[in-house]
Amino acid sequence: MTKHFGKLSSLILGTTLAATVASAAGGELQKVMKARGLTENDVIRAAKTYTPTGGRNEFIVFSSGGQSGQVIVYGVPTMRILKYIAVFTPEPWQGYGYDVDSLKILRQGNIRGREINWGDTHHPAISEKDGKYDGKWLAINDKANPRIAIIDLHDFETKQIVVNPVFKSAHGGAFFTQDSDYIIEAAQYAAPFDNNYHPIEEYKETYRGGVTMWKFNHKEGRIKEDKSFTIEMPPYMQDLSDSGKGVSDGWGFTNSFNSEMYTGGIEVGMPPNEAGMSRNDTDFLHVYNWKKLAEVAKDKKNVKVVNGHRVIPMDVAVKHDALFLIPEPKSPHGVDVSPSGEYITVCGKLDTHASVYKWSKIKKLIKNKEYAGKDPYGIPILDMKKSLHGQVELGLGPLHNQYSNIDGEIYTSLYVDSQVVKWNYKTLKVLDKENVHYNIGHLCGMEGKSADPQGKYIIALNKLAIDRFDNVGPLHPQNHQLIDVSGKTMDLLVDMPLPLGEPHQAVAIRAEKLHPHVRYKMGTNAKTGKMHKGKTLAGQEKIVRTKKADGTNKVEIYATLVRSHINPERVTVNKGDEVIWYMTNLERAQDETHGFTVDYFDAHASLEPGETTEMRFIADIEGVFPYYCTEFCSALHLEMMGYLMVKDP
Ligand code: CUK
Ligand code: CUA
Repeated sequence: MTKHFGKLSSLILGTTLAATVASAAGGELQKVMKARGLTENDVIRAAKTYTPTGGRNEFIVFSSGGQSGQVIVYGVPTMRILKYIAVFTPEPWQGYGYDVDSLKILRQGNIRGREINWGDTHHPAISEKDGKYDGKWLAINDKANPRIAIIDLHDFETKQIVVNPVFKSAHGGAFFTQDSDYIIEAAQYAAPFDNNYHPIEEYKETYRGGVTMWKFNHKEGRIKEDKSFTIEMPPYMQDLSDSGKGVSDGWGFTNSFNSEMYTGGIEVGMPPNEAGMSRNDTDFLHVYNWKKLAEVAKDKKNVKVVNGHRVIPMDVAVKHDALFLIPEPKSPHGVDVSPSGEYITVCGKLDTHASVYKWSKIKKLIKNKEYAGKDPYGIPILDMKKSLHGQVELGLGPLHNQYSNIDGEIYTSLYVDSQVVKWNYKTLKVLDKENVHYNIGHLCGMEGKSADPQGKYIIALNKLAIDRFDNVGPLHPQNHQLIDVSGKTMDLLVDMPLPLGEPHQAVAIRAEKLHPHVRYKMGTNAKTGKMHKGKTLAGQEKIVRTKKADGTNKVEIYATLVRSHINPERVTVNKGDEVIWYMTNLERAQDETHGFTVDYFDAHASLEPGETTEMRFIADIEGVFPYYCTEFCSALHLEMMGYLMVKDP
């Protein structure tokens, strides 16, 4: 009802506005609208997102890039893509994985000696102070190869990748605690913590779930692996997590599915996973006091060390009153802590309701040791009803939640209904619904999971685009839809195709909170932030040859690049020589990037102003190989070249 009213009033407003603009523009607008078949509402929506040349966005969004292993950066309200950040996958434009220093970062993600060249990114998170986004660091998980990467928001470059030493997959991360002391990463598919074979028949004994608390040094922007620890949990498949904040600071919340501990329909007559894992009525919300457990982990007696990593066994966590379970709707997906930390909303895909838990109620049950029972692993179970503030029927397939700037207001995605629903988690009343196209997964509010949500917009991250865009073949882009939520009812403004993997979650931050550099201090190694050992200033260019035991040379080239000259312009080596090319971009001007490649050698570097990079290869084929700048940097860009001469000695 209210929806109809809202649309009507905006239609009236739209007609008035269009009429005013149209008369001022001498009917030009009417002509365009007619030619393109636009309604007045379309024109208003366009005006809400259109940004003239040079204009800026109010919010910057960091979206996971799914199977691309990257992060996608775009602006709101323009919905224009600004950058792809290379994280788990080599990316030639940025030289990521092609120059020595970025390859070192990528190879931090090797697992058991194996090089991994992709990632399945799901959940980006922005570092926080007091639960508010501070714009300094971005963390993102890789579900397939359980890893977390840290991106520096001063230059939008990946600076660190850490491998989870005990998980075999991880979905429930990355989530910063409210002062960025830790990053939460929960496992997904239960598996043995060690790297050995354990038969599936021993699932209940040797397979485990868990939550890793990655210690984060906020000043340095690095995870400290030796100060991190994992809380062992039962082999219920852990899923999404959230960190407590405000009144619930110090606690973590993690969903799970498969409380049945079902292990697949191998034998004839056994139900397949999707049936076997859905027999119970409820799964478990895991509630843990990570702050206390961080202290517990300091005592060697309390931990067992697996693959060099500290694990707190379940019974130790239970003994310290730091691990509890609460039944939650079957097959949950999102668990989202409210801005104040008091309300915890869980949505289960197989339940049409959202369940709102109340922290003060949970805390009371914990304090009074009022348990409803214990699970097979001895973990106390808190009564669901006594923990709940209430439940509200939202629709089919509720998944994820984001908060609004209005107290009590929350937005939830409905996967099956393909809708966003606005409701109030305090009064438990549904306020509005908006159709999206189609099959929404996460949704992204403006700072919508922080302690200070900004309202204004919600983005629907849709799994399917179907017929929304021009047909580009059977593999479609995904569809991010911008919804105006500033009014009483929601209004879908615009679609944006995202043709880079499946973006699972996105986080948005006020653009003014980001302060990226436009250049580096001359000679910086962009990966470490320190001076590069190959730093070369104008006039210092040189070639240094060192004889090796096998008769070949190590040839170190200290080169500079500046419009429109690569110095030196000629490098002659013997076949078999090791070539080490240090390059410094001497530019100080904004956006004067130079690229560098040597034909045939699968080498590429991107040099931002002031940056020094290192490239290494063996000159194993004879011939004449042009090298050149790959960015059209100046009128004499094509002349910015030289020759690598490789002769057979
Ligand atoms: S997500 Cu990872 S399965 Cu709903 Cu957080 Cu897409
Ligand atoms: Cu430098 Cu083109």
